[in-house]
Amino acid sequence: MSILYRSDAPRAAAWASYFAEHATDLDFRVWPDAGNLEEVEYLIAWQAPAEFIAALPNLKVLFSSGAGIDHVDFSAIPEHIPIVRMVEPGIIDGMIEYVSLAVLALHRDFFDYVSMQPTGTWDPLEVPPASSRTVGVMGLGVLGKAVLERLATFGFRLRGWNRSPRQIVGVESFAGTDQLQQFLVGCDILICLLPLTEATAGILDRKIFSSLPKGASIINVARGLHLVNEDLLEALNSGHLSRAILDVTDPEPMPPEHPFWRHPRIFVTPHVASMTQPETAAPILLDNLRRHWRGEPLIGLIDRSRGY
Ligand code: OXD
Repeated sequence: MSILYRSDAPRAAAWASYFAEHATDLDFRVWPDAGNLEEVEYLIAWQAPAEFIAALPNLKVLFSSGAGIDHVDFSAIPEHIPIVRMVEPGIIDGMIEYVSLAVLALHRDFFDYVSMQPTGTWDPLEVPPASSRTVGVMGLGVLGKAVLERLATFGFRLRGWNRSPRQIVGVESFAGTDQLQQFLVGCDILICLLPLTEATAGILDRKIFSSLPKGASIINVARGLHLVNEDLLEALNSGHLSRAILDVTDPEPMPPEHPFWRHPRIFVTPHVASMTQPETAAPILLDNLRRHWRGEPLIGLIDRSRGY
């Protein structure tokens, strides 16, 4: 049985060594050393271009090496091939770290102190309790839920919004377009963790921003295409929004002349909020392979009709 890894090259060795140790019956190949492509039954990949998929006539499952799946053109993958996204503890922990850091940096005014330092300004700002701030998460999937559960430990008031209703203990939940407005009006810090679909592209726009309370901040850790760039600039420049922390942008990478780089109220990181960790992802993938062999449901299986 052959599995081909065609993703992040620097981490290929860690994947290969896990499989060499724990699945000796499996022929684990690393691109470009792929051997006879007709023998490949499983593919771990980030990009899956149509012409490459067409060269794998015996492919049984496509495993995305990342959590998102919006980069995969479903129409290029034959219907009988399940597409599985990566749901693994390393990605979840990375997202929890990044979002906690971003929320706390906003809550504790770190960016104000960063801007005071060059002028040697000593200006202590008020320190409000976490319980006086409401943090809202759009997208209550595995990542959204994990982030909210960790934020709860700091004492923030929490809200969540999702396409379909989801209940999380300690979180005031809202669902669907009907309740979006109601959700937004209470969010001091808004976090986007939505999947990117036709319905969610451009969702972070001026309508959403104007529904947030004055002085609110946003954190986008989902996809750059969720955000309407000009609307963010307008909302920040008018003083309605206070700050934006963006780990994802459109385009990526951002060219040096992009206005976000120099905006005093935007903080950008280069799509690093969380990454698949081979040490934790490989066991999950192997478990999924075994599920497939036994005919059991796969964890992280994509619903093509929903788009995630
Ligand atoms: C992912 C990502 O989807 O890195 O895994 O954005």
